[in-house]
Amino acid sequence: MIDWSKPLFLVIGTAITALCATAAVADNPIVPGQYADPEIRIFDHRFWIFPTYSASETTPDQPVVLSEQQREMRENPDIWSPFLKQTFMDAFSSPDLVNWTRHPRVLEVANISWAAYALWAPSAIQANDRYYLFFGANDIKDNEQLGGIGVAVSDDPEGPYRDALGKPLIGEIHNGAQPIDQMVFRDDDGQFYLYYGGWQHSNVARLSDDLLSLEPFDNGEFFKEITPSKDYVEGSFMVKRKGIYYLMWSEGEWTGPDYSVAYATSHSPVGPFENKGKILQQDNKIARGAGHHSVVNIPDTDDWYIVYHRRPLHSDDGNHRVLAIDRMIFNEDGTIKPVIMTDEGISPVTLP
Ligand code: FUB
Repeated sequence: MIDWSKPLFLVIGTAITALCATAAVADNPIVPGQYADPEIRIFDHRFWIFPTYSASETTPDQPVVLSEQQREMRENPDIWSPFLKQTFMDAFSSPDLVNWTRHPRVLEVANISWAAYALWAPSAIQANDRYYLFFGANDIKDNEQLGGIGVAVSDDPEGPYRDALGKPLIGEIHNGAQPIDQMVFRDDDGQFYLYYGGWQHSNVARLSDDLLSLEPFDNGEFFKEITPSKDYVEGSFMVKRKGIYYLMWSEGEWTGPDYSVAYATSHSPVGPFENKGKILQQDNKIARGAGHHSVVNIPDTDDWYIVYHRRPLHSDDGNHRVLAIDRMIFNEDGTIKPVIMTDEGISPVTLP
């Protein structure tokens, strides 16, 4: 509040200080527009967020070039119309977690012959001198339908990413898990894993060194179910801290208010995992439907940030999801404190 009883130079000084303080935080939501399922990474001393484009019924149609096969795939009356608009992905990059630049259409169905809609939940990684973007497409409901989890590659983090296989990497339902919500994780020994799964089942698979195929586990199987809780729904995310593997996921219905995030821990990347409970959920003063998150650790520190989507209080449109970032803090015993959602966001972070 400005105190006009003070001398003018003091009033102006106070106003400038307040303005600077406002500009120096992330300000949730961190970017304009409807986006969901954000995955945050650090590439070449810059933060990157890869989200789903969360079009809703009222979003104008975007120009999209489709093949005849893709048009046929869209001719199913059961497809929820917003999903037909989710045909591309934007990315965002930042030097400090506060100032974000949009990189439009890093991946589009025009570059994926077998994908036609519901392009969801990207997961990116830098390896083998290039960038890989894992994505879900077509929201498949059975093994007859074409779609599932694919992988695209690019020489640059901002794309353009092009389908690497010409077909899904995982195109069927295994252990009851819908092939969506993939997350690629590199362990300290260099082994890549893919965590994924909707419909209340979570699987882990081993990836080959070129990240373009799956390798069997020692027992010969390609998919290991690791569902950590009866409340698991989707959105698996893996992070390792001090030798402990933290499997995180979303619970609740993503179109509703009680979407949330929980986690479990293990000494192995493939479990078994001990459920530790929820860390992020709706706050009636800030936002509802908070979930499908990712986390980032600032190198050489124990500072952690959680990036997630949430629904503004005034909206009950399932696809009205916006991106937010807040602190994620570990207790001394390695458990995670409940995340406090804010409107203010965080202060800028300098990367080493
Ligand atoms: O954004 C589409 C779907 O909504 C994701 O796959 C789920 O995790 C949920 O966030």
